[in-house]
Amino acid sequence: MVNVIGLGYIGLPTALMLASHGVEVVGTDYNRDLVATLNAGKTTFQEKGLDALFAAAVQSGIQFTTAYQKTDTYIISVPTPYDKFSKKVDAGYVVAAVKDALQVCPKGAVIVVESTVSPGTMDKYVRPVVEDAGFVIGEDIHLVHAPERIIPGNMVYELEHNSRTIGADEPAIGEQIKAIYSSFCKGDIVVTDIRTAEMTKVIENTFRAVNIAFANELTKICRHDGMDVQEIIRICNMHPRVNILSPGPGVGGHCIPVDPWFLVGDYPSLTRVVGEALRVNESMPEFVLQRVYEIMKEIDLRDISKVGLYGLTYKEDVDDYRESPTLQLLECQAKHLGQGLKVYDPMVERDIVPNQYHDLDQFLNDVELVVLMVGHSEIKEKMDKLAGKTVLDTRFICKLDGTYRL
Ligand code: SAJ
Repeated sequence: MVNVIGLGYIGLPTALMLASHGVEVVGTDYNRDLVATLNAGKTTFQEKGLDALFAAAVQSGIQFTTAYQKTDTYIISVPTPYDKFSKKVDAGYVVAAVKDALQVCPKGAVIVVESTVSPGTMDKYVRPVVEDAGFVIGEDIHLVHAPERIIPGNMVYELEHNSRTIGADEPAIGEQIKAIYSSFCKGDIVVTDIRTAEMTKVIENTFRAVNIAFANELTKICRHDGMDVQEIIRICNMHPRVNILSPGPGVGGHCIPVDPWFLVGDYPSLTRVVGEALRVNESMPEFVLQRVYEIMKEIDLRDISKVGLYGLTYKEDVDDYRESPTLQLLECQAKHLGQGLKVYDPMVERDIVPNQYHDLDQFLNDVELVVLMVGHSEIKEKMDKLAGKTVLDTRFICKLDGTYRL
């Protein structure tokens, strides 16, 4: 039986996928409300294909509880936030989960950490916890790091089709865990050592962050000289060895703006490119705000409450707003002692910020300048509703005449 610890954005779909492919699974989370919701037959966030997967897993007998199970395999998928000042990983949740698993696990158990960690975390934080509890690593307890790679918005598909990395001290244990993931994963599964697995995961997200930063820098260059960055990138990408990502209003979520800082935090003098790239991405919400002020001047709009931000989540068609560019923009505006911008997001039901709307028509009724911060399917399908408004499109999705771009 596999005990999946942490039933959030990664742990829940992983647990469901295992269960619906014949693995006996118990999902554990310390959040009683979350466990109660799952036991009441409901999922806890919106994701394409998740509800169907949930139904299949329930049918297969998955259980949800707050208690750790006595079993031979634990998959830990708890958050790894970073400290905003030191930029280093906070391994507190991982360490707590490992300690709790050690309280109940039998000798010979394998503890798999799926959470993204900075290179060296398993050595620095996890091994000492196991040893301090009196276990001999490699005999009593086996450690594995198997970072996830799935993308919110397409998690269920990617769980099944992406390749995976499994880092283990002992190759035989790596193969044992590979067999468990192979129950559902059709991609290649590479077995390597723990440090390599830690490093590859962080580098994958760093590569994406640097590529997006390059696109964002190009936007600033093109804006400076009135050139069309989207067209320039489109043509460049026709070259067989060029693949520039899309510029945008900033980089949000819990991975791309966070993981690269682990490298910068650990190797400050060796990460000049990465550090600068992250700063370029962080400058984008303010760049958008400056564009808003410029456009307001150009169209002679003086009332900031006539400006509305479409989208609060960190990207399209997800309900996750952690570290979102819209939140960063609002924070930046507040620093300038501003307020009054209106906000609307069809994916966010709760009130998160002041002046938040929950109805598209009401929102549009009250604004003259619409800033497209997120390209949700909703607005792509209803773009005609923006006719007659001034639009600043930060996502290159609006084809209406007169649209302002980044
Ligand atoms: N973004 C751009 N331009 C782009 C692509 C993205 O501005 O061309 C922005 C998005 O709008 C968003 C942010 O970047 O604000 C991050 O979104 P994302 O879709 O690039 O990535 P995440 O954070 O949803 O998921 C990433 C993925 N990593 C890679 O593709 C290398 C996913 O595979 C990882 O599993 C995930 O991080 C994670 O958990 O680490």
